[in-house]
Amino acid sequence: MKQVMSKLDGILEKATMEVPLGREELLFLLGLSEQEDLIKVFKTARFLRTRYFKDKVFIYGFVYFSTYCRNECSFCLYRKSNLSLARYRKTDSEIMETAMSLVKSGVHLLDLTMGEDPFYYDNPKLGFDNLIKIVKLIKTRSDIPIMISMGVIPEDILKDFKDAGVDWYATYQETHAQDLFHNLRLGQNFAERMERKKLARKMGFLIEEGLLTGVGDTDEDLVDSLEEMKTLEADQLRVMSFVPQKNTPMQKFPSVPRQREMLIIAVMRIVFPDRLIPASLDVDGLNGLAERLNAGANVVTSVIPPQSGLAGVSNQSLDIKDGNRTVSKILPVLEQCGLIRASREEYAEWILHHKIR
Ligand code: SAM
Ligand code: MD0
Ligand code: SF4
Repeated sequence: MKQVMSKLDGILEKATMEVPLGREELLFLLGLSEQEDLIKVFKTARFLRTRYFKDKVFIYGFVYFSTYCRNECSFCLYRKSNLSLARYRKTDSEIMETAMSLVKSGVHLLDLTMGEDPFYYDNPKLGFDNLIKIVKLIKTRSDIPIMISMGVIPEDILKDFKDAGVDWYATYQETHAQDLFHNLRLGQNFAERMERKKLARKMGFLIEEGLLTGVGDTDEDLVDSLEEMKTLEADQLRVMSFVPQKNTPMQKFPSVPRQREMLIIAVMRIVFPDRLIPASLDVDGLNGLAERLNAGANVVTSVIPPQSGLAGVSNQSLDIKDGNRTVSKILPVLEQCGLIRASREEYAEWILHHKIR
């Protein structure tokens, strides 16, 4: 006798056929908590990932070259008024050395990241000059794709980075609920941050948008964010769990189970089956990698060379010095998950295909 299909199975069947899901269906997925239901959602997410990416995974190197920042984000260790922290600003040659060692280790992309460091931002035309030179130098020494995550960069500087050969612009909104945004990114301009991403896309950058979860975000907020990400046509989408930071306003903020991040990764994959979705080593280190890949992620981010003296963002030191955030430690985890590292050519092809739009 034919069994009546459960609501979940019906939604997942639609997802498999890539019929767009409605708001109510997305809320239903985000509301799931039973283990057997989650397993089904993750399975669908992996099925869709395989359709577009086979078993291939991309790996990104992370170069957090300055931890100075003029901003006061309530969730971030590196907020300006946190004086309990020893900061660094790496020299040009230190940045080059780290960048080239990451290239050698086999990553597919370099993510050049900093706080909104006043050294650069106070006089942008002069300040950013050396970073633009560094980008050009990296590009002459290798053909590695480059992402910049340096905050809300002035428009003319963004154009200079584009001309220097930068491929990706990443700036995470964290949430698209404006009230929550203003509680997280204190004193910052919601619209300006969104508009700069849209402008970057028009300039020909690939765009990464990102969410923080466990910061008071509701399921409704998340569905709104998925819609915004669709409008933005972001090429890469991420979610990271909030990690409480000592000496910051959100130090004691009540924590949310990690399962929520995994479910959001899977729902992102269902809504955007052909996009890049990171599994960040920055949240739970190497131990948290397999569960993120099994939820449907297809990029491993935040690879950091052990000897570089560089930090992570959500976890300043986790897994860095012991060499756990390296390509050679990631490869066996990929294998356990039935995945393999893509070739450099495969990543270049993906980029090329998505830049022509
Ligand atoms: N300063 C630039 C900016 O904020 O756009 C570039 C750095 S950006 C890559 C830092 C990102 O790390 C934030 O957008 C946020 O998503 C994430 N992050 C920062 N602190 C975090 C924390 N405590 N827990 C989890 N994620 C965090
Ligand atoms: C990461 N720690 O990939 C990095 C960072 C910035 N574009 C990325 C949050 O997890
Ligand atoms: Fe600065 Fe970025 Fe941290 Fe905000 S998230 S305080 S902008 S480094």
